[in-house]
Amino acid sequence: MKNHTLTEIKNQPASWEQTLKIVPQQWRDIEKGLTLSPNTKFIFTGCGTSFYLAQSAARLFQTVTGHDASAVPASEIFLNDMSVLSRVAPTVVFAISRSGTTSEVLMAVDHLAQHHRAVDVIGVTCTAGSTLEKNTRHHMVLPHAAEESVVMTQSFTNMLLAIQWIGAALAMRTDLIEELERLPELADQSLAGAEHFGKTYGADDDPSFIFLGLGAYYGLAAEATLKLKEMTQVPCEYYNTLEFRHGPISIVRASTRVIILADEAHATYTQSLARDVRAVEGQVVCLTTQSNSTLAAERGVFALPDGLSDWSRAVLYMPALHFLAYEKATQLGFDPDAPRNLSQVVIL
Ligand code: F1P
Repeated sequence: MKNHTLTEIKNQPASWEQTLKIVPQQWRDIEKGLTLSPNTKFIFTGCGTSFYLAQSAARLFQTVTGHDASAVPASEIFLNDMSVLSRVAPTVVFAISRSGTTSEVLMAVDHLAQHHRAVDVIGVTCTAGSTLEKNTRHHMVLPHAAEESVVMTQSFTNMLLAIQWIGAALAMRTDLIEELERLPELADQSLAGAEHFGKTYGADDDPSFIFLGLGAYYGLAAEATLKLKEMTQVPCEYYNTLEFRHGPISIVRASTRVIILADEAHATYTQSLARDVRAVEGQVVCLTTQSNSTLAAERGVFALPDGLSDWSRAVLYMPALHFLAYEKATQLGFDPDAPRNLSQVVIL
């Protein structure tokens, strides 16, 4: 086994540091070519992991900048453009793709160039010289976050971090930029704990997993599910945390492990949901901060470092969830580097 996946999971602190070094200059160059107004709308798009990234990015971006932001799968841009694009607001589309060669992303970019010329498109990719880079006037390229693996781990967190940095810069939130700059060190310090989390919760026989998250963490929960599915084929699903009671809770059994990506702001809601899941015999694991007093006393808590806002902490949830998928795959005898039925890029 070459173990590219494990290497890339562990490379996140170092690669985040690199991203934070190169993004400011790249953004300054891009920004010069854009005419932004208070009513500019931002659309984030991609496929698979890059779509889930788009979902988190849109929520984080709107929260910090106040600009309308939404996320759509790349195919929707050329299949259903009139239900996706605004008729009135000037629009910027972030087209996200690790490879920069996924067909739907390139087709979306072409469609915008041909039919919606006023829309500015910014390509976000980890592959220098890719078609996405060539076909977009503006692009953000993070080659140090490229991967040998099929499954995306560090590319997800690095591209999300880059977009967060842009949001914070646009909003002139130096406090948040300072928080983002602390992430590499905090991730480094918590990496061993994240690996231990993966070993603990990925190494037993639970047949099914559910991931829950609110707001921007919903996209992270989706991505955690995709990682587990790609690497292990284990049954797993994701929901908005408070939506879970509205039907999905029916499938909870003693063997169901419900992993909640818990923020600090809504801890009481999370706690009450956790108790309801336990009341129907489900196992609950919360990922939250050490000082989250409402949840810290609960059973099954994985403590993330303190001292960051919920907004800035987002990518810090991911290494533990990457390790979980990796450990589960190893336990089941799968090669995490070679997921079933998948290749790095989908070409239509
Ligand atoms: C997107 C993607 C991956 C997925 C699979 C196929 O790739 O859907 O998320 O794991 O390998 O491609 P990209 O457009 O970000 O390169």
